[in-house]
Parts: sequence; C-alpha cells; structure tokens
Amino acid sequence: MQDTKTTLTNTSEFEKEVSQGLTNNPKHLSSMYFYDKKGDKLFQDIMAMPTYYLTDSEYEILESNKEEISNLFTGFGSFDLIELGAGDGKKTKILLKEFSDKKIDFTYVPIDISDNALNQLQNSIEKELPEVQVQPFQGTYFEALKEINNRENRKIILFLGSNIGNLEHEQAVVFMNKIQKLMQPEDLLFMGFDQKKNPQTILDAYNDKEGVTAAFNKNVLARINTELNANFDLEQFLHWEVYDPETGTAKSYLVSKIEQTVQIENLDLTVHFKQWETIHTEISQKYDDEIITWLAKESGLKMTTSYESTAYGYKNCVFKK
Ligand code: AVJ
Repeated sequence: MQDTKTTLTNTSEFEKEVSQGLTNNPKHLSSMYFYDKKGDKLFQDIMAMPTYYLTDSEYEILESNKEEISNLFTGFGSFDLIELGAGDGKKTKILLKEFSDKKIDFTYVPIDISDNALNQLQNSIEKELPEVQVQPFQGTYFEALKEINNRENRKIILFLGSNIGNLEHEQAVVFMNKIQKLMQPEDLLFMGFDQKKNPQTILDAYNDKEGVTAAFNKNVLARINTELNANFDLEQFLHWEVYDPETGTAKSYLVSKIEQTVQIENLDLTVHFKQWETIHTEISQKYDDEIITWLAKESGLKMTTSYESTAYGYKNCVFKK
C-alpha cells in the first residue's frame, strides 16, 4: 500500500481563522474546524441518529442504484475514485464493495480535513475490502483540488453527504467550476444534495434533543481551549439552529448566554461577548431543482443523471463537463 498522505492544514491556519473570526463583528468560526478526533466521533454519532436523515437517504440511494452507478462509472476502463470529505466512508463502501466484487480496476483516493478519519477509513478498508487500493490525502477541499489536478487517470469525483451545503452559493460555484476545469470529457462528478423539505424535519436534524449536534457545534470552542490554550466555558454558550425555508439555508450559531470574557493565550487575545452575542459557525444549504440547475450552469457542468429518494427529500446528481 502506497502512502501519499500529506499534511497541509497546520495550526497557523487555525490560529488565523480564530483570531479573525472572533475579532470580526458579527463573530464567526468555520465549521471546517469541527473535525478533530472528538468531532469526528460526534459527527459519526450524528449520522447514526434517525433525525439526521441525510445519511440514511444517501445510503438508500446508493444501495438501490449501485449496479447502474457502477455501470456508469466503469465504462471506460481503470479510474481514480476521488472522494472529497470522505469521513468514515460508510456510504462509499457500498460502491467500493460493488467495484471490488466486479473486479473493477480503480484506486480509491479519499480526501478529508481529518487525519484521524482518514486513518480509520484506511484501516477499515484494509480489513473489509483488502483488494481495494487506497491512497488517502489529508487537506481542505481547496487543497484537494491541487491533488486532483496531479492525478492523470480518468477521474470519478465523489462529493457526497450534501457536503457542498457548507458552502454559500457563490463559493459553491467557484468550487464546482474549479472541479469542472480539472475534468476531462470522460470524467464524472457525483454529488449529494439535501433537498428543501418540511422545515421542522430540517430543524430536528440539526437540533437533536440528545444534544449531540450541540456538542459537535461547541467542539470548535473545545478545540480552541486545548489547541490554543483558551478558557471558553462551553456551558455558557447555546447551540442555536435556524432554517429559512425561502432560501433553503440552515445556519448554526453559538450564542453567549451571559456577558463574558475569554482569554486565548496562544493568540494573546481577549475576546468579549455581550449577553446573547452570536458566533456563526456553519451553513447547511438545502436545494431544489432550480438551484441545482443554476449551480451546474454557472460552473459549466451538465447534469446527465440523477437519483432521488422522494421519501427523504434527497438527490444524487451526476455531472459531466
Ligand atoms: C457534513 C457538512 C454535510 O451540514 O449536514 C451535521 C455537518 N452539521 N450536523 C451538514 C453537520 C451539523 C453536515 N455536513
């Protein structure tokens, strides 16, 4: 097994994000930093909750269409299966197993911000699907593009789980356009889009009663505490989720329950919070056909096929350049 793992996200980027985000008005922190060892575990717990319907819906779509998807991907000989934000790979393993069973020649290139998630994924594939060649790459989505560009095989790019939803539309277009430019005519982009639906279903998915999503959201503060020597009291922040059914944007906040001051030693920074002041931490965009068509058009992609779970309101779409 080849090890092409490279570490690109370093502490200084985290430091920059934290000092900028917490000195801006209104305050913000990127959801990219939810994912350390503890955050990965919390996200796995979220994916296992029935209220977080996204995972089940995509799993169902892949499971019931795996033959057709496999035919779509494998018509042109060997390829690289490049996955952006691979996480624990639970859904992708449906396809990996299908390809492996059919003795298809491919290399799986999981890309993730979390080194820990990639290590676990690589180990589990070695055990469960020993025939699959894996070449993990650690980095952000934008760093991933460079890695994709360096690979010469035919590319199938997976961007599952509605991960695109963490980007605002403009950023999503920039990102999809960059992918489009890296693609050859026979390459494919396979993406998951959570659909607009009953707003209550969305609020329930991002605001579970058990408090797992709250802990996940607060994990960015926990990371600042341990990695940058800060003294955030997690109890003094409230996880707050809003969903705008018109735009389809779900937004996560951490709201300061009291007026408080936090010291971040490594940044030599003192951060004041007024009572009820917010830190915006995440967007999870929901889509409809018009938005997806617009995204594709703006980024120079053509949709060739789509698979839908109507029960859950979730879509997987296949794009070509
Ligand atoms: C992994 C970005 C798709 O936005 O739905 C889950 C992360 N945040 N619960 C999402 C998340 C809160 C998730 N993505």
